[in-house]
Amino acid sequence: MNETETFLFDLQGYIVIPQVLNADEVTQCNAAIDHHADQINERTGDLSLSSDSATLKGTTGRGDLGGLLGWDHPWCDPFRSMLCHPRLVPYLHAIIGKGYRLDHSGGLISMRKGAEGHIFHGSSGPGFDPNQYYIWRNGRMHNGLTVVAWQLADVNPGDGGLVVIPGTHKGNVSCPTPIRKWEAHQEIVRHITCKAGDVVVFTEAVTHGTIPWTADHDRRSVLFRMSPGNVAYAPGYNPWPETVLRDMTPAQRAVLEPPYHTRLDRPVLKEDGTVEE
Ligand SMILES: O=C(O)CCC(=O)C(=O)O
Repeated sequence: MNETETFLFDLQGYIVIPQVLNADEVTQCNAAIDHHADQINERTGDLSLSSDSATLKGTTGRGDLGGLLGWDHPWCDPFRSMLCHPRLVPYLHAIIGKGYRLDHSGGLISMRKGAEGHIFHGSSGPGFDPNQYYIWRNGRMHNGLTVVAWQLADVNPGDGGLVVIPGTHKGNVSCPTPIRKWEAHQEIVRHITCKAGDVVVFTEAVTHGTIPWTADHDRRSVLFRMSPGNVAYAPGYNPWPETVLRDMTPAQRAVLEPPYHTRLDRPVLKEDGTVEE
């Protein structure tokens, strides 16, 4: 992570890393999702994410698909390799630290035309949240829960999808409800555009959410939420399903270690995505 990227993440709470996956790899991921498309759950009723916002509501719910890491081969393979991808590891070491671990099991967000948005959320201010935080100390950043979002479809201006309020990860005042509902001060909200194959990394501390999807093509974003090696937000590791652990490489398994101190013989990754000896 170079000086400019570090500056941008510190300032804005997110970074877009371009073209981590090539076109063939994106096709492979999309084929695996197509194969499991009948398992996508569209959120309706109590599972709706737009609250009572007039501007976030849609004509359909967001589609969620989990369990990607536990699929049969070859479908699970491209998603498993995202855990320790050599392009990503140096960023995750700089953002979270060595020994980063998978916190929530990976999942796809899928949105078809008309899908509702998600009320903005994040943990910045006024209290300290020991699971979701952004701290700069001793010359480097420290992040709690961090989202790694792999884009499998283009997101163009006006399409909708992920938005952030840059800088709020360092805010001291909680975000007022009309802003969280995207009903006021839309000018401070940034829509993240990107190409299929890009990866967006953002700290859960930054206020973020989703605006309704308006494009003809479906949105597809695969999210992995990572935490520092000593931190757990979610209890999914206790235990990970056997289907998830089965046949994992040592590097993939290292990212699925439970939370404990890195000093206690925790397997950690080298920058190239293999396990340090
Ligand atoms: O639409 C997005 O990418 C944001 C999703 C999100 O923040 C969430 O599911 O908690």
